[in-house]
Amino acid sequence: MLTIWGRATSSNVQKVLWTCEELAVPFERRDAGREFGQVDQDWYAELNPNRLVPTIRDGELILWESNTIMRYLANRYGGEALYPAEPGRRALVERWMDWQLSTLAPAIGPVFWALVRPAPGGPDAKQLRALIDKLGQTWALLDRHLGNQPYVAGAGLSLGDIVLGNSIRRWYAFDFERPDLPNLAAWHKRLAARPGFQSHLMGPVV
Ligand SMILES: N[C@@H](CCC(=O)N[C@@H](CS)C(=O)NCC(=O)O)C(=O)O
Repeated sequence: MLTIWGRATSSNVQKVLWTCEELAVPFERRDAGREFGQVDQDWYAELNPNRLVPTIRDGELILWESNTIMRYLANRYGGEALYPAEPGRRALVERWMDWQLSTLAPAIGPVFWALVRPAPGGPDAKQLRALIDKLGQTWALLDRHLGNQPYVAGAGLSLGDIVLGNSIRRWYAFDFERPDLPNLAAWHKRLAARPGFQSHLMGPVV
């Protein structure tokens, strides 16, 4: 049985849980991180020296880094549709996985922290608006891309969509004015219709 350590509210854990659901891979999830602790224990650092979640164990294999875990699961458990073997089609999926890490995460992170876990001396209203506008411009790039196809890498759901699921859910859950991005909104509805999105991404944004 696949074991996943990580609290269900973590965006990076949610990517892995939704991937398991799409692949119909059974798993046992154990709470870890933030209020659940564990990550500060020596046994956890042996598994994941970053002391972050998620971490998985599958047989002898211990793995951390959520996007790497997703690729491993798709490779291991028949995820050809989510992660094609053909190099060109695979690259079109991986491009959005890298975009999520390199471009979207730095844009949505400061907005999330300011709204959900505000620190003393955090951004004022004007600075927050500027961060939201920058995030909107980042989403606008994807909105244009989605004008030609229903999912980020073509006609079907892929790992490229799953990595973005938590961020798009948060974008529409936050209470602020958003630019009108119709392709993005339609894509969000398509993702939100998946049982794996509903089971793992719809909890409280904390
Ligand atoms: N690059 C790592 C980042 C992992 C990460 O930052 N996880 C956060 C949760 S989203 C974490 O462990 N935070 C500390 C905690 O929950 O205790 C990955 O994608 O797995």
